[in-house]
Amino acid sequence: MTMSDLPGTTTQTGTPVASDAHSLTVGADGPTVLHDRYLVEKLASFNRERVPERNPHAKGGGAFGTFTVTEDVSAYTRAAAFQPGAVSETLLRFSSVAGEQGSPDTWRDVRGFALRFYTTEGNLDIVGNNTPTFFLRDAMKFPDFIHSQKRLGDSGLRDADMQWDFWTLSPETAHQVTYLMGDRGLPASWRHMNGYGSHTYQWVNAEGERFWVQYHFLSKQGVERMDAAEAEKLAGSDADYYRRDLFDAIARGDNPSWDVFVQVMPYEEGKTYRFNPFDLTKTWSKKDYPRIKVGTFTLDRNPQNFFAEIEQAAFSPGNQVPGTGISPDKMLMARVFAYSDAQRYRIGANYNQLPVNQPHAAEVRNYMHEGQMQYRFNPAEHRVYTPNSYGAAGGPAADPVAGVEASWESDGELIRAAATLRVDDDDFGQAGTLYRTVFDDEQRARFLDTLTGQGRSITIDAIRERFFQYWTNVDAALGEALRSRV
Ligand code: HDE
Repeated sequence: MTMSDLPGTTTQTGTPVASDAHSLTVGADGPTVLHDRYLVEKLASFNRERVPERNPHAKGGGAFGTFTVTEDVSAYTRAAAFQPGAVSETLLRFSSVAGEQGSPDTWRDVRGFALRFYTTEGNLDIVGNNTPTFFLRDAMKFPDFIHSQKRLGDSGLRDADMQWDFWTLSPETAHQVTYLMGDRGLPASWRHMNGYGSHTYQWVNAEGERFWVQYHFLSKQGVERMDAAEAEKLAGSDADYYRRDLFDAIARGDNPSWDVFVQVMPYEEGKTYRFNPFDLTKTWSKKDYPRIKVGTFTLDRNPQNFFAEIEQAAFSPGNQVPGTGISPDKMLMARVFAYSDAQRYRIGANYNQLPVNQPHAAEVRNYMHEGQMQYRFNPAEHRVYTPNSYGAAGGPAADPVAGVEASWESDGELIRAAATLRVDDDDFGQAGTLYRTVFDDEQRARFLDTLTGQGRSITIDAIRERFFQYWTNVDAALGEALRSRV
């Protein structure tokens, strides 16, 4: 094929261009002229290629797929996407939390697991992690927590003293830090890890009965870890190891899939359960609320364009559908504000009009309009206001039945305080259970090695002493072993 057989290059407005190699100059050796529109356009476009990266969860990758409901959970939810046999397109973005966009995939970290169902009733986003809990239970501490995991103000360096200063002064972090320092902190690949909604959400059935639910996405590839030495080598030799693994697997047709389960708690039991079911640092015992299978999703389509489809994907826990909703989890309620706020900043006011963020199986009908780079617009006959006296031609009307939201009762004075403790609530109990009964001997041994390394990286005695106390609170023998080894 010769150059002349290729389609012609154009400017951003479709005009054929003469060269992608030579600026327009006076004679071959003279000055470049300012009116070289294509040169200016190309350089200006280059300067504007970056949008602010996610803070946190900057580094990641993702793919599209399909979710199929294989069981009948209609007793618990009326959501169309969870009815028997329902099929929805999905998007799943994996990520690490603390590292910036260029950071190595295989640094020890929690992994993001942001799952979107493009349902017939609008987009449903369950934006979770590969852990069933989180470090905090009140959003007010989130910016400080992320700051402590990133970089010092003066040197711009990451710092173990800073990380452990925050963690040991925030005992509610113990359960999640136990997950982080265990095998889940280094998955073999994104395909070999589970995902969790982490928060308690709400389901509402066709009769209006409400249930609290926890989402579990269990890898059908199994859950496998990566050895710390291997992770360290890959951090140097292939910073994009996880992203490459996912892309190559789907490219060769080795499509990863996850089974979807929910734990279901009847609404009234939420008031008396032995743990606060709205405390994100806690799990619900699977003995108390066994996992109920819903269906399976498979990722089978790589993005065509990473920036357009993955970098600009805008998930939000606020994206719920009729029959699902959020719960009075202080972290979850704050996320409903924070995600769209972050996306308006990162991408722009009309970020939901981008193809990857538009619902694929539901119509968008409302009176919101204009703003930067508006792309979609209403039919000409629609009014720009409601109420209006033009009936269907004038535009849509809200529907109290279709648009119902999840709800719960609440009353009391406005107050800033920790949540009321339930009978089994404390900061270290579930972390100790995880360490003693869920970890096996090998996992405990690796966990002790990892924590020993962490302890040795702390340079301030007072913080190291709190480190020993923190782990002694999780398990006395563990604390003792750490004190002697470090
Ligand atoms: Fe996030 N989080 N988060 N987070 N988070 C973001 O969204 C935030 C939290 C999680 O692949 C941001 O567009 C606040 C818990 C994932 O696009 C931001 C709080 C959990 C992703 C944000 C939390 C998560 C994000 C960064 C405390 C697990 C990547 C820019 C209330 C249950 C999603 C953006 C993707 C991304 C805010 C806590 C998981 C800034 C304020 C808890 C997987 O909006």
